[in-house]
Amino acid sequence: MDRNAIMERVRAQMPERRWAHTAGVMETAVRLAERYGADPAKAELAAILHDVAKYWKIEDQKRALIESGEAGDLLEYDPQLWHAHVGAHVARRDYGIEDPEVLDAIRWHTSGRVGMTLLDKVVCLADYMEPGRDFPGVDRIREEAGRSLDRALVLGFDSTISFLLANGRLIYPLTVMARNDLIRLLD
Ligand code: DGI
Ligand code: FE
Ligand code: FE
Ligand code: FE
Repeated sequence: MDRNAIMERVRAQMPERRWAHTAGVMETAVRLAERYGADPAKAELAAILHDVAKYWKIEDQKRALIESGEAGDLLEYDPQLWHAHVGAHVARRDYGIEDPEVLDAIRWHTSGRVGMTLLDKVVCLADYMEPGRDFPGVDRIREEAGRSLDRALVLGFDSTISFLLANGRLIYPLTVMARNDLIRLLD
């Protein structure tokens, strides 16, 4: 399937506003890839597919997550986390994406992970700061993104963790570990 066919099929799976978000992530991911030396084509492909499963029914996401054999401890945490893993599974199964770097960038775009690759970071940060995003602190993340990929991503995870804390929600431990891992990389 070529790039345009993938885009059309992904677009058909989501409301128009989520497609606008996806287009914003594509553009931002390409720009960050160019700035930080990741592969722009891989960044764009991961961006196109990153939220492909976001609007699936939760039961369908759960089934696909179990089918993938990689559910791990995710089923014990917020179902909002699931679409990333389901997206990687679907990208391979239904879109024929085989590149493990692209699949990993999709898989880890929400939670983050310890030892994030450059491509993981680019896609995850693009998801936080694409032009359509508007949450407290997003402008600081955009500013920092021009200087340090790692620092900008720490600010992103901090905003998610703060939001979860303020709302009394569960925090997926891997997000905290991803954030700590990035802090250790800062000079
Ligand atoms: O899919 P998007 O809306 O573009 O963004 P995303 O994939 O980063 O999803 C983030 C959502 O997941 C956000 O609403 C917060 C929720 N969430 C729930 N628990 C956690 C979590 N996100 C992270 N990173 N860690 C959690 O523990
Ligand atoms: Fe997402
Ligand atoms: Fe995110
Ligand atoms: Fe997204």
